[in-house]
Amino acid sequence: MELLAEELYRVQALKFGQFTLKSGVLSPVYFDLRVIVSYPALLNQVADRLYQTAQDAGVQYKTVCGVPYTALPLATIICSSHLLPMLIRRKEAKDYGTKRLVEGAITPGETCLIIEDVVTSGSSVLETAEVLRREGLQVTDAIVLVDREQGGREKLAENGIRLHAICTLPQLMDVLQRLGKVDAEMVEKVRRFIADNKVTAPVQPRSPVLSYSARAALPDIHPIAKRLLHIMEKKASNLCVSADVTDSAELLGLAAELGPAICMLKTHVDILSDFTPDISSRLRSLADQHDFLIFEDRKFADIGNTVKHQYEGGLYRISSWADVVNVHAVPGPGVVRGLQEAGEELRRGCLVIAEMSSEGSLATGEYTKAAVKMAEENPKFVFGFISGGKVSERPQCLHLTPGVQMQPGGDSLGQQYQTPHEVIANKGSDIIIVGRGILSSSNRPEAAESYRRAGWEAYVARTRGGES
Ligand code: 5BU
Repeated sequence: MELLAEELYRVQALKFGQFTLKSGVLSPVYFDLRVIVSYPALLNQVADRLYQTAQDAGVQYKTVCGVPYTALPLATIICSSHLLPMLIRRKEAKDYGTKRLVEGAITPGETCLIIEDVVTSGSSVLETAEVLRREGLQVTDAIVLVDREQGGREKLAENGIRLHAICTLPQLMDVLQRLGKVDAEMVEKVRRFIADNKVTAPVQPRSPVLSYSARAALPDIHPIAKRLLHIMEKKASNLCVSADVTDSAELLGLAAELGPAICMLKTHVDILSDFTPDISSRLRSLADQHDFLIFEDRKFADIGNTVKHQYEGGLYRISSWADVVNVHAVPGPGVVRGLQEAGEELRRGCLVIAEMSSEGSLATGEYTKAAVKMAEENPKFVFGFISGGKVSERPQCLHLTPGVQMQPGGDSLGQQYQTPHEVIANKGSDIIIVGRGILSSSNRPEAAESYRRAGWEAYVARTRGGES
């Protein structure tokens, strides 16, 4: 520890004086770990200590990601020395450009360890963790060189991340005082600075976890959301089956067979090879009989005037039988307004696609934020999202997540799967949408029942605060 402290001091990775921090606060101490790339022996030593800290704490992980940029070379050395796969978080990627936000081979469900140089409030570790989590990775631990003890540990813990530090700022000060590098006055100054500058309030307070029935009773809840939440609670089901079949008899058979286990049936009516208007009215009767909603996954994406025609008219007359439809945000709010003109009086509801489950989706970052805004500004018709997890803190908004199977993974055409537990308990979504996970089973009712149970257990774990 002494050697490391002395070296950091010698290369001026840590300085004393008066420094204006990013926040505008004046600090008597300043870390600039970027310089250590010019001192390879020190760089190796820091990397080695970081790795050892993870080992000593018994942290389990499959991949490693350094918070850009200072921790990138440190993560590289750790991964190279111990033959661990690394991931790189791109900081500069255009949010909705074609560049990926994380480089490297991602296996959803795997745990990624975060490496950072200095933690103050914890926000930079959290930012990287959120990007990794959006990719389906688990983040449970972060290893840092210095914990400034200004509230970062607590903030990370609130977000399910344990912080392990090689040393804290007060420990570092003690060592430097013993070595005669700083005097007692400076040690006291730093101590006081830490005490006065704790980041106590979390930057984004988490909203309380409300039950489905408590949310159904909220003022301003959309009538469709209310009905759906009641059905979910009554049937103990947050399962939506994606009935991706091409034969109408099979579709109706599925609705009858799986109806009791589901809160919603999702259709792609335009893949049916033998659609007749009679099919939609029979589907409607089955939905009423078994108490589930029908969601036509039409993904409207044109100007308001056109989508209104597509919704009401054509061969399918979707608005006459589907309780719920969805829209892409790409045309702007007119797409919602067009559908609303036809759907509101029929008491229908709409979901905005904020994220997609497919690999390389462009619906990320700023696009997702704009989609959330579009939804929140149209609460009379829009009641929620298609997304990989919770994207809005409004408890009136429901989150529905496709790309769900019992095992994480994907298909050969870019679909990516997360588990029911990950989606509901960890990512805060409300409904799992499952297609082939159930359809390709030889016993569909049994498979549906196991997804219903997994989704519900994850919800119960979440409301009990059992995040993992
Ligand atoms: P799967 O068989 O569980 O992979 O089917 C998923 C269904 O959800 C399928 O009907 C897709 O069209 C739909 N889906 C999706 O997978 N991902 C998305 O982002 C959206 C819809 Br939006």
